[in-house]
Amino acid sequence: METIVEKSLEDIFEEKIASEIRIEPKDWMPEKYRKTLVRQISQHAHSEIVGMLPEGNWITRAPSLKRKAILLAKVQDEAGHGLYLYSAAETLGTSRDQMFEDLLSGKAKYSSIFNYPTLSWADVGAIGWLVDGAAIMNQVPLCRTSYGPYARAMVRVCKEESFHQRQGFEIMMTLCNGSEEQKEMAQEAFNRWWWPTLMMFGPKDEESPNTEQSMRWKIKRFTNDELRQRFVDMMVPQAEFLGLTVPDKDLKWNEAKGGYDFGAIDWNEFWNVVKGNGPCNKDRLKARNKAQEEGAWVREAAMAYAEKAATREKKSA
Ligand code: BYC
Repeated sequence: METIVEKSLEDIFEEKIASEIRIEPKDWMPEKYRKTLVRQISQHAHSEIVGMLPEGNWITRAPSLKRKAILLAKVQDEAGHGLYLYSAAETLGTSRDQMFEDLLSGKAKYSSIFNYPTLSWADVGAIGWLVDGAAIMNQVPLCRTSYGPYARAMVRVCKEESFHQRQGFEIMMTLCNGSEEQKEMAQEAFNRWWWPTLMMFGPKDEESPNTEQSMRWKIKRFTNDELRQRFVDMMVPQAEFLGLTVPDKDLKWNEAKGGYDFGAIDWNEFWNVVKGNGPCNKDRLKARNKAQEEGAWVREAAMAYAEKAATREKKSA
């Protein structure tokens, strides 16, 4: 006699994950899966929005009209990335207002990297080359993340990030082929951004509480350390091409592993920045809160217009 085995919602979910079928907003999902996605996607969105600040700092001082136009477009792209990501997080049942409130109150995290200052024009090159480079390394695998709306948002984000990285590399190349002072400026920026960029990938695997479960659910496709290693292996030849010295005396090619060994990361610095005590954490939150206050009239006007348009539509129907 044939027995019909009822599949639980959890079984269906697990089967989809195992067979690489995307989870969509209306599908059943474990509460913890939903929660970790909201956490990761909203933090990612906040990083894009706060990430506009360090580079935005140089828009008025870009060295030429062409550089200004390119930087302006890049910073606008970051705003767009934030918006796609907030939309993706909203499909999980969290409101944008709530996510924004959490950012503005300092409750939500955003990437540690954006709490460092941009002191020279070379920092704009270093951010594009290194920070966007790290973002691509981390985000290309997210195009295959198990949650549909996040994966689809990442496809477009990655296309734009690749362009951003090329523009950063091109700034660095121009400086490195320029005067002695320009080359020094590029090296100095590289020295300051290298280690914080390695920290972007998150704590080492044995100290990362979320990695194991996120890998099982295929939210993350690689661990923090795997991505960090790939990044170092990709960047060292690029630095050599530019004629820059990686600021790490322990950096050494390891033939057996087919990758570079590199020096110890200062995890105290990382956690200090994550906890809100980095060089610019307070300034970043202040700037976001100021923008929120100063934009209140725009939001009110947009809402009033939308309500009026809806009433007009109702009347004419
Ligand atoms: N900064 O268990 P873990 C961009 C937190 S935007 C601050 O490994 P997970 C760009 C982590 O959230 C760059 N916090 O966590 C924009 C967790 O705390 P909670 C952002 C960090 O989620 C504009 C705790 O530490 N990219 O590229 O498995 C211009 C333990 O960590 C950081 C993304 O957000 C950090 N660096 O892995 C240019 C990509 N690292 O949440 C460029 C998507 C860790 O438990 N996100 N923490 O309180 C991810 O891939 C993952 O969330 C992470 C962390 C790899 C970042």
